[in-house]
Amino acid sequence: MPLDRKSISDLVSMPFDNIRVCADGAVLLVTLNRAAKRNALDRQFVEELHDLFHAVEGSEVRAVVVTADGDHFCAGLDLVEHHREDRSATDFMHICRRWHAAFDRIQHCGVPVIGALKGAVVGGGLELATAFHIRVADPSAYFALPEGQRGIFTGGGATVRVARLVGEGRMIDMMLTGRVYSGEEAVAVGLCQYLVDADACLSRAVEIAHRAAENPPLSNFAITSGIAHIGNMPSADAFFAEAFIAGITNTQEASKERLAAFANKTAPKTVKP
Ligand code: 1HE
Repeated sequence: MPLDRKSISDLVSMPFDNIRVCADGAVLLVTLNRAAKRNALDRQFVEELHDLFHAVEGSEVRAVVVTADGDHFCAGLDLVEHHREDRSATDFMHICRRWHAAFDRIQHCGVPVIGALKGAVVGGGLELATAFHIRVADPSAYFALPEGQRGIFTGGGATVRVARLVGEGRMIDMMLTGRVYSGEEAVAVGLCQYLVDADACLSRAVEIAHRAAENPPLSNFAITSGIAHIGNMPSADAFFAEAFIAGITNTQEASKERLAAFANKTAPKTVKP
C-alpha cells in the first residue's frame, strides 16, 4: 500500500474543534483554541492532537509550531470532565494510554515541533510541551506539576519526559511541593531552551521552525526521534544504533551538496556567536 503522504492543504483543512491549523510555507502553525477553559485537555482535545500529528507524519510538512490562544498555554488535564465522569481506574488507565499515544505522535512525527509557551504550562500542559523538541517561552510562562496538590498523579508521560529533562530530584520536588518554575528558572533547569519577550515569542518559534526546516528531512527525522530512542538504550546498543543512523543519514544524497560546499570553502562556518 503506498504511503498516504498528506499535503499541507490536507492538513490545514482537517476539521477540529480545539485546534486551529494554518501554514506558513512548509511550517504548520497549530493553535490550541480552547482558551475559555485555559486550553485544558479533555478527551476530544487529546484525540484531535493525536489525529493531527498522525497526519503530519510522512506529510509535506517540514516543521510545526504549537502556540495557544488566550493567556495560558495549557492548564493540563480537564479536571472538570475528570471529576464529572467519576472514572474507574481502568477507564483512566485507558485515557492515559491515549495521552501517551497522542504525545508520542507529536514527539515522533518525524519533523521538528517547536512550542511557543506563555502563562500556565502546568500538569498535562507541561506533559504536552515536553513532547515538543524545542520550547520557547515568554516572560509570562510558568511551569509546574500540581498533581500532588490535586491528589492525583501525572499520566501523560511526565515521568519519562519531564524527569529526563530536569532530573528525577527536581521532578519529585515539583510534585511534592507544587514548586513553580519561572521562565528564567525553566531555562536554567532545561525545561525550555529560549526565553524571549512576549511580543517576540511566536515569531521566534516560527523563525526556529523555518531554520530547522532547512535541514534535510532525514537529518531532522534522525535528530527528533533518534536521540530520544537512543537515550533509552544501554551504551553498547546506543553506539550501534548511532552508527547505523549516521551510516544512513551521513551518506544521504541531500548531504552531498552541503559537504561539497564545505570542501569548496563556500559553506558558512560554525563560529562563536
Ligand atoms: C479548567 C482547567 C482545568 C481552567 N480543567 N477546566 N492543572 C491544574 O491544576 C491547573 C488548573 N487551572 C488553574 O490553576 C487556573 O485555571 C489557571 C491558573 C490555569 C488559570 O487561572 P484563571 O484565573 O485565568 O482561570 P480560571 O478562572 O481558573 O478558569 C477559567 C475557566 O477555565 C474555568 O471554567 P468556567 O467554565 O468556570 O469559566 C475553569 O474551570 C476552566 N479551567 N483550568 C478544566 N485544568 C493525564 S494526567 C494530567 C494531570 C494534570 O494535568 S493535573 C491538572 C493540572
